[in-house]
Amino acid sequence: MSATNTNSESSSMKIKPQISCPHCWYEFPTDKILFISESPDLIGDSKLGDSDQLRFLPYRFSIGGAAFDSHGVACHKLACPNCHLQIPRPLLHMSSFFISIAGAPAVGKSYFFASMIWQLRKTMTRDFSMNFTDADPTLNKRIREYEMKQFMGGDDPNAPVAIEKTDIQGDIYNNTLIGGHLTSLAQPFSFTISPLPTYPFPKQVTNVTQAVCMYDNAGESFLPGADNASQPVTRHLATSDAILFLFDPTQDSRFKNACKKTVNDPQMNASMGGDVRRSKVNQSTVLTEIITRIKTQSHLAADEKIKTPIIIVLTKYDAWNQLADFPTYNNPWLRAKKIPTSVYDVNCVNEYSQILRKLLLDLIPDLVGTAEANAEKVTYIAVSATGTPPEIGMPDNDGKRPLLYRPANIKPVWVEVPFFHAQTLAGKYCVPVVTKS
Ligand SMILES: Nc1nc2c(ncn2[C@@H]2O[C@H](COP(=O)(O)OP(=O)(O)O)[C@@H](O)[C@H]2O)c(=O)[nH]1
Ligand SMILES: [Mg+2]
Ligand SMILES: [Zn+2]
Repeated sequence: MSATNTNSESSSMKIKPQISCPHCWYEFPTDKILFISESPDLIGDSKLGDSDQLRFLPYRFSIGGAAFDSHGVACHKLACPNCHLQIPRPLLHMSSFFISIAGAPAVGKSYFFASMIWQLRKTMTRDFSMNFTDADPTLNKRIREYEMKQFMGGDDPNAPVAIEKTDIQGDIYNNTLIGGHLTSLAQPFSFTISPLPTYPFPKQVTNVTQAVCMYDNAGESFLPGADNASQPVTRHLATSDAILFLFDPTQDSRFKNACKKTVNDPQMNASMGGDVRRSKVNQSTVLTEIITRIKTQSHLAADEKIKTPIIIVLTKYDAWNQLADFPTYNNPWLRAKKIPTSVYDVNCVNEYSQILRKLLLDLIPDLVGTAEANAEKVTYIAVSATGTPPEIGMPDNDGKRPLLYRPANIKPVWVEVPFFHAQTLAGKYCVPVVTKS
């Protein structure tokens, strides 16, 4: 019996014949997928080490589709035959959408990622009759912790908190043996999108149901030389459906000098003090490095353009909004007249993208040049993960004064928009879209 039979646990949905591992990108026939033993005595795996549960190719299954390990315990979790890391079950039967979040250190990737997921969970249900949820809550533990910290705090949402710096080691990277070599791989965060009973287009249910995988690397991993054979931690860039390149205007002196009104943010105003983290490398250089990696891994010639849509996400909009002359900054989705859901307004986002492009051409032309010379589809979107500047905390043991937020004050702005836009550019729609007014 092949492992394909085992997946009748999700019997109402069709299993894909071939899948791609979200950790190591190995493509394999689905019936070669491994199971993760659940017997407490079957500890120790040939690729992951002595403390992980054994991975195995099963031959005995329960009627419900669980696999029995050699101690007769029913097992439900799946793993890749190449890297042995866990694969969330929805990837087996849902169409998948991969997004890479990239950018230099301290540009706001982790805050943005947490805000985007927090808002998508709410917006998808409230405005689009869809459920956006974790594909496997244990694998998404870290993003859940970020969300809880950023939006709920501990017991007191008025107590200041900070998301810690993303480590280049640690729990967002997994170590495994590939081809006999110890290799670090980035942890994907996986979600599912599925229609609620109130969803108004029953014929579209299969098309809009999706598994989404996203990656939050440490910024250091995007610096020249940081991705290599033993640490291919940013290989997802070449296989993703869209790339969100986060650019932080508060780290660019040209942007800062253009802001004539004083801003109450230590990232814009050095005289306020505070331990402001900054990238040591120019952000356009990081974009060049990312483009080089994608072209090398996709075997593109230097003068060929990347087809994957690139969205330049300008972060910390709350700190520099005096420079962007938008008519309004309401959410770009409208309640439809004839259906009980909203529709995403692509025109509005494209129009605002042009306004930001013009601003960037004035202030940071090299960023626009690098992106547009190398990618077919480039869009510019401004977001604020927090909607408000950080405050400066009390000195820590090293005398440093951290930048903190009170969860009760956080009001994200446009953080879902890069996700919706990435989907429309990649031709995978989970929400209805209006393209003409
Ligand atoms: N003003 C402002 N600051 C932000 C925002 N998002 C993040 N920050 C600050 O930017 C710093 C770096 O954020 P982080 O998400 O850790 O950056 P990463 O290294 O790219 O993951 C933190 O000190 C935050 O206080 C935002 O939307 N507005
Ligand atoms: Mg981070
Ligand atoms: Zn794998």
